Amino acid sequence: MKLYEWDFAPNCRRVRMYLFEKGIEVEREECITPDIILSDDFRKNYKHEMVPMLELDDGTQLGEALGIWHYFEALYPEPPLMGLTPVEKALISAWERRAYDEGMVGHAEIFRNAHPNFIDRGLPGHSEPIPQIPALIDRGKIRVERFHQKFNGQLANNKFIAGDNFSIADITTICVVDFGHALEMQIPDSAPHVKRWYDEVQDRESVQRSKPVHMPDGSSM
Ligand SMILES: N[C@@H](CCC(=O)N[C@@H](CS)C(=O)NCC(=O)O)C(=O)O
Repeated sequence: MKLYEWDFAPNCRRVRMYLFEKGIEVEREECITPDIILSDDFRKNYKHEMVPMLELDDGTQLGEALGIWHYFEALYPEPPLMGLTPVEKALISAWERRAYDEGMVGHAEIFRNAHPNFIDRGLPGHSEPIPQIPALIDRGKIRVERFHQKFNGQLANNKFIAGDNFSIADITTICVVDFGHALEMQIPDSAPHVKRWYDEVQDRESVQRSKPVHMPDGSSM
């Protein structure tokens, strides 16, 4: 099997960090060009034109970080990162989705609608031109601010994002906060519990080892 990815992409890091947490080794292929476009070969091979994508030995293509997590969680349940009880599973799914919808998409709106290499590439996964919408930059900033306030409230009473245990909800939230750092956006002073949690998770090997090495323009992070 092979994992297709783009080192900088926060959604690829969601899968990398998960694999490091589990101790699973998978062959990986970087498929981004110097112009920050997914390679022609990759786009021809995978109709959804997005990374991460895991291709199994029989050719089955698994897309979406969430889909890839489900595959590995079923094969390698230890340590559990998606919850064990019905309530844990529901809480982890809900908080992971909030981190994605409110944090990841908010930052992506800022990044994609501002970056010069993303002119006419306003959304991932499309070959046809999709214009940038500059107004989404400001709306993205409002979303990110709300994300920090909501997660600050949750972390005021919880060690990890979805309760007592590290989970995929933490993985996505770490990738979101570091996406912000790459865009020179810091955790606001009004979110001290997010800062406390962020500082604590830095001790995890998976967090350090999954960090991207390059910025989109090829410079070192
Ligand atoms: N919903 C997908 C999102 C995947 C996604 O947005 N991938 C981005 C990188 S973070 C991508 O493939 N971008 C390619 C492009 O912009 O052309 C997931 O959760 O895996």
